[in-house]
Formats: sequence, C-alpha cells, structure tokens
Amino acid sequence: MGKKIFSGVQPTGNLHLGNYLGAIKNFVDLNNDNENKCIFCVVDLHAITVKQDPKELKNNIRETVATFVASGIDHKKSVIFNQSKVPAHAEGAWILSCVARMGWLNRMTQFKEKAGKDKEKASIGLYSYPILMAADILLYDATHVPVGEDQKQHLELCRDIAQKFNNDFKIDNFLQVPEPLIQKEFSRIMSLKDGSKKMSKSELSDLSRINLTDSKDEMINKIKKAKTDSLPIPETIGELDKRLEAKNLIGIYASLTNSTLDKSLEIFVGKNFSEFKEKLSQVLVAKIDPISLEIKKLLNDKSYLDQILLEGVEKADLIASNKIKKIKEIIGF
Ligand code: AQP
Repeated sequence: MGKKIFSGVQPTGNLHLGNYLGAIKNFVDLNNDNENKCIFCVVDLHAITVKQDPKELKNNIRETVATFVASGIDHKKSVIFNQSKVPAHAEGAWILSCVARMGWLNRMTQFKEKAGKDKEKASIGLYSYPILMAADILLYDATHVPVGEDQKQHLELCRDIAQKFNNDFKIDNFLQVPEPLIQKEFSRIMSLKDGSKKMSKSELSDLSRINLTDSKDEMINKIKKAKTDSLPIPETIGELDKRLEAKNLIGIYASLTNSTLDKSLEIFVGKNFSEFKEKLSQVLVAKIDPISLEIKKLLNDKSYLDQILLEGVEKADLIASNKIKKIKEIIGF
C-alpha cells in the first residue's frame, strides 16, 4: 500500500519559522514525492479551542492557505481544505471521544502547558483537542502524519484510539494506525528569547519568533536580538547541549540549509555569534523572504484562496463522509 499523508495547521495567525521548519517544509517534500496522496487541512475547529476573533479567524484561514501555496504546496496535486466545512470531523470526534479514555487524555502535556495554572477555566475543547485530531487523521486512512516533535504524544494517542476501536468492534485494520513523520535532525524550533520554550504563535513577544510574513529587515533585526551567550561556537554537540539558545540558532541554520548540527558546527567552530548571526540572517532571508512576499501577494486575491478551499472541501468531504458512514454502521447506528 502506498503512503497516504494527512496533516493540519491551526489558523491562529502568526505562522512562524517553527511551523515552517517543523511541518510545512516537510509537507512540500512529501507532496512532491506523493502526488495526489496528500491532504493538508486548515484546522479551524481546533483553533476555537481558545478564544478567536471571528474576523481575524476568517483572515487567518486564508493566510494559512496562502502560506501552504507560497511554501510550494501544489493544490492541484493535493487536497487543501478547511476542517469546519467537512461535518465528519466533528461527528468523528464525538464518536472517538467515547472510545478514548480519560486516563489517556490526562497524560497530554500540551493541555497542561496550554491550560497553565488555570485549568478549570480552559475550554473542554482544549482538553479533548487530541481526539478531534485523531478523527481528522483516521477519517482519511492516513498512513503517515508529518508533524513537529511537539505533536508526537497526540499521534501516539491517535494510534491508541484506532487500535481500541478496531479491538472493541473486532474489525482488524479498519481504522488505519498512522505513523508520525517527524524531521530527524532538528524537529523543535525554540523561542529566540528563551531556548527552553518552543517558538509559538501565541507568545506575546514578537521578537521570540520569525513570522513567515516578516519583512527582510524584521528577520535580520530579530536574529540580531536573539538571545545567545558570550562563548564562541563549540566543537561538539555535547558542549552545545548545555547552551539552549546557541543550540537553537545553530539548529535553525542546519535546518534551513538542509544540513546537520554536526556539519554546521564544523563550519562555525571557534567563531563568535555576531559572525554566525550574519550568516544565519543570510540563509534565513534567502529562504523565507520569497515565501513572505508570495503570501502577501496571494492575500490580495481572496477569491483564488477561497476557490482552493472550495475544491479541497469537495474532495475531502467525499472521502470523510464515506468513512464516517462505515464507522456508524460498525457502531450500530
Ligand atoms: N516550535 C515548533 N517547532 C517545530 N514544529 C512546530 N510546530 C509548531 N510549533 C513548532 C508544528 O507546526 C504544525 C502546526 O502547528 P499548529 O498550528 O497546529 O499548532 P501549534 O503546535 O499549537 O503551534 P504553536 O505555534 O505552538 O501555537 P500556539 O502558540 O497556539 O501553541 C504542527 O505540526 C506542529 O507540530
């Protein structure tokens, strides 16, 4: 059986270098290697697990599509659609929430991080988010799910849910148990201001992330201001491991140049960070600026973006409604 790829990105604004290097860049390669086997979803149902401004949400949905296209995903060779337009996602999430166990969900670290100290005030949706994510993936019989390292635990939960459903209803391999596809070399991009926190859309300080819509000057300025230390660049990864911010920047360089941490260290060993940052800015601007310009151009053509979604919804709905129908039959509805 060939690969079937599914992945999603939340339309919550501020798509950043972490989203690109951790996920979207991988989508592009997979789409080139697996024509007509890739489904990329703008997961707007996931976005509303935290409060969203309706107007901004609408814009952010289009901006996510523009980012996919500007990054190099060919919508004619894949399916790009918005989750809320395909009712099977919400239905599937409910059914699978009756399969998943509380104990499983209670272990999810993303909920703990996002809900923070005030977990009593977090939405139920934020808590059950991974079940909706499982429905997304399982409705399309996805064999592989390209995600950033932060989503690995949710993927494992999805696998548990699929296996339990198949066992409970004694129907082997009905729900495809998917494999995560996580970048091997540098899969978690951290904040430019704090190497212990992942680069994130919701971080208040804009200086903590490179947005995919940043201008050249903004990118260069953010790299200049990125936190580092006063030591020169070391020789080994072992020495780098203790220096979180330094490791993050060298990892970003490695990822942008499709190289490894080892090879990047070889180039810069003994150099100071001001020299390294100049090179990093160059490769960053060379890679991201054309994407940034293209996103802005595409955002001026809303009807083109809406048309991509419309075509995608039609294709996605055909697959998902067929699968949910079978799920309902198996359950006894
Ligand atoms: N820092 C990151 N490094 C590597 N990969 C990352 N991803 C996100 N942040 C990083 C990957 O990007 C894909 C899309 O993410 P998402 O939009 O679904 O949501 P998220 O993971 O919640 O993104 P953020 O930026 O962290 O948002 P907030 O601030 O709202 O929490 C996923 O494959 C993810 O792994």
